[in-house]
Amino acid sequence: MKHLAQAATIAAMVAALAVVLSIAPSGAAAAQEPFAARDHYAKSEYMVPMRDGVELFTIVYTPRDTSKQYPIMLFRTPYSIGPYGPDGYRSPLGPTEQFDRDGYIFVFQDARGTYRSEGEFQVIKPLNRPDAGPTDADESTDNYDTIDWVLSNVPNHNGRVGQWGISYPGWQTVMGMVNAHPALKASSPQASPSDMFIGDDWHHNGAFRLMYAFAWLSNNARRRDAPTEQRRRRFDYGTPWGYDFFLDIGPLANINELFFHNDVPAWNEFMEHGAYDDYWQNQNALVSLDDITHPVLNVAGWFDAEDFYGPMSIYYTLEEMNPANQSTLVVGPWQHGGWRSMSGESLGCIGFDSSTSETFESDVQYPFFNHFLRDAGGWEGTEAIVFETGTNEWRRFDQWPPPGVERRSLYFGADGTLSWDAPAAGAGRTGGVSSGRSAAGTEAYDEYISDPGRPVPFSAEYRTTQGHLWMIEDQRFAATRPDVLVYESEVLTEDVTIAGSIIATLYASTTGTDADWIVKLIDVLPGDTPNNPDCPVPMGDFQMLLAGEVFRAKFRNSYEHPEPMVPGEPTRIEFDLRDRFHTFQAGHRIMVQVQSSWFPVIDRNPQTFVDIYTATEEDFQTATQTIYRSPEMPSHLTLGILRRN
Ligand code: PG9
Repeated sequence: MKHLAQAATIAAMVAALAVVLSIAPSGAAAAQEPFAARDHYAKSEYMVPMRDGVELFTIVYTPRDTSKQYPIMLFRTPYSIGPYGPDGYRSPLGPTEQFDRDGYIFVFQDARGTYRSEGEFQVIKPLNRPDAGPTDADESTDNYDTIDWVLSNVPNHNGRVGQWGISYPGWQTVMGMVNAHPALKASSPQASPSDMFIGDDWHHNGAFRLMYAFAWLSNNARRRDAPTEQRRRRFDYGTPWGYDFFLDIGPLANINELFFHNDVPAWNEFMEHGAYDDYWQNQNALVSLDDITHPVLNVAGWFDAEDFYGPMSIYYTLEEMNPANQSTLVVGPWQHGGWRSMSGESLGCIGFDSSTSETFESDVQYPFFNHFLRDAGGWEGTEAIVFETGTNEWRRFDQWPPPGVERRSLYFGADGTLSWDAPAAGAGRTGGVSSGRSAAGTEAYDEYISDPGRPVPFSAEYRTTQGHLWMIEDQRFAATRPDVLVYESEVLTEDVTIAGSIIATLYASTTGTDADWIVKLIDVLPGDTPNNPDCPVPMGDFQMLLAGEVFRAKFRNSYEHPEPMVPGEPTRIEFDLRDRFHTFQAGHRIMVQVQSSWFPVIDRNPQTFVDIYTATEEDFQTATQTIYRSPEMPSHLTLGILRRN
C-alpha cells in the first residue's frame, strides 16, 4: 500500500529528473512557465443537433498544434459554459492546467434548455423509459449524440473521450455513463447526486432540505419566460438571518404565493410529491447503473453539505452491479466541490496538514485520465483512496470499507453517558434534559419538548443560504439547548478509528403523530487544545460535527407509503449517518446529540401526520420526544472500528 505523500515525493523526483533530461514534465504547474490557453488552443462555437432536432450550444477548444492526435474531454453543465464569443477563454480548460499543457480537445456544452442551448430545462430530467423511440431525448442521449457529433466533426482526435464534472455536471457525467457511447473511455462523476428523495440536495430520508432547495431553485430553475429581472437577480432575502426569514414564512405552502408566483415549476412539482412516488423514483440514477463497462473515478467530500449520498451510493451500486469493472472511490476532507475550489488544507476550524486538493488533482485525477485516454503511466488503479480525518493521512485500500473493520455499538446511557457497554438492568433515573423510568417503572429514557415554533438552528452563523462549514462546525451552540440530548463518552485512552457506515438505532416515542429525529456524531477536542488563529471560537472543548443525519419518522416503514407514529408508543427507528473515516484521538471524547429539528436546513416537521407541503399553521404542534436507553430498548450507534496495524 503506497502512501500518497510518498507518491507525491516520487512524483517530485521524477519531475526534477525530467527537467534535467529536458522531458516536458507533466507534474506541478508551479515550476513551469506560465501557460496561456489562448496561445495553444483555438476556440470554435457550434449548435450541435440532438436526435430530437434540439440544438445544444457547444464550445470546442482544439490544440493549435494539429500535427498530433488528442483525446477529447467533455463537460456538460446547466450553469453556463461561458465566456462566450471568440475572445473569451475559460481558465483552466480542463480539470486542471496540467491537462491544458498536455493537449486535449476540450468540449463544453450548455445543457438542454439552459443558457444558449435550445430545448426545455427539466431539473434532474428522468432517463427515457425502455420503450422510448429513436427521436426521444434525455440527458444520456444528449451525451451520446454530442460525442458522436464531435467524433465526426472535430479533427485530430484519438477516438477516446473522457468526461468529468462536479455536482450537476457530475450528474451529467453519470448520465453519460448510462448507455455510454463506445468512445467514452473514462468518466469522473464528482459529487453527483443519485437520488433526490433519499439523500443529496432536495431531501434526506424524506425530510425536505428547505434552505438549499429554496436557494437553488430560485436562482437556477425559473421558467425561461419568467421576467428577465427575476431570472437574472439572486434572490433577495431582505435580511442576513435565514432562520428568521424561513420561520416567518410559516408553512411551506406559502412560498409559491409569497415569492415564486408559479415561476419555479420544479418547486410546485416538489410540493405535489410529498412521498417517494414515481416522480422521485424516476429520477433515481442508481437503477440505471447496471451496465457500466468503462473505468469510473468517483469523487466525494466527507463534509459535502449537498451531494455526499450521491457519490457513495453510486460507488456502492457500481461495485454491486458491475463487480468486474474498474471503479475507484476517492474521498477527501472537502466541502462540496472543495477539491476544485480550495486548497483543502483546512475546512472551517479544522486543519488537514497538507493541500489535499493538490494531492487529488496531481496524484489521482490527472493520472486517471492520462492513463485511460492516452496510455500514459502513473495510474495505480487503487480501489479506494480515502483521507482519514483525525490523523490527517491519505490511505489506499483495495476495498471500501477497508478490510478488517469490526462493527461495534456505542450505547446511550444514564446521565448523558455514551459507552461500548449495553445498558444493564436498573440503569437510569438521572441525567438528560428530563429522564427517568416510565410509568411501568421498566424503561430508562430521556425526553425533551420539541416546539416547531422554536426549532433548533443548524448553525451558530447568521446566514440565508446553508453554505458549507456547518458540516464541521462546533456544536456547543446546540449542546446547551433544552431540546437537544447530549451523550458523551469518557476521555479516550487510546485512538479509535472508525471506517464505513454509521448506523443510528433509536428507540423513540413522541406525543405527536410524526417527528424528525436528527442524530449527530461529534468529536470533542481536549480542553487544552490550542486556539486556531483562523477560527472564531476557542478550540478547547470544541465539538466538531463529524456526521449528522435526519430521519422523518413517517417514512420508517416505507418511503412510498408514509405511516403515522402512534403517540407514546416506543418505536425502533434506524438510519444511516453515512460513511466516515476518522480517528478520535486519545484525549478526545466521542459525543452524540439527538434533536428533532435542524432549521432551516431541514423544513419543520409539523409533528402531526399530514402532507407537510399542504400543511396549515394549525398542523404544527409541540410534542414531547422520548429516547429510550434500557436493556430492552438500547438506543445506540453502530460503527465500523478499524484496528491500526
Ligand atoms: N448540488 C447542486 C445540484 C446538483 C444537482 C441538482 C441540483 C443542484 C450543484 O452544486 O450543482
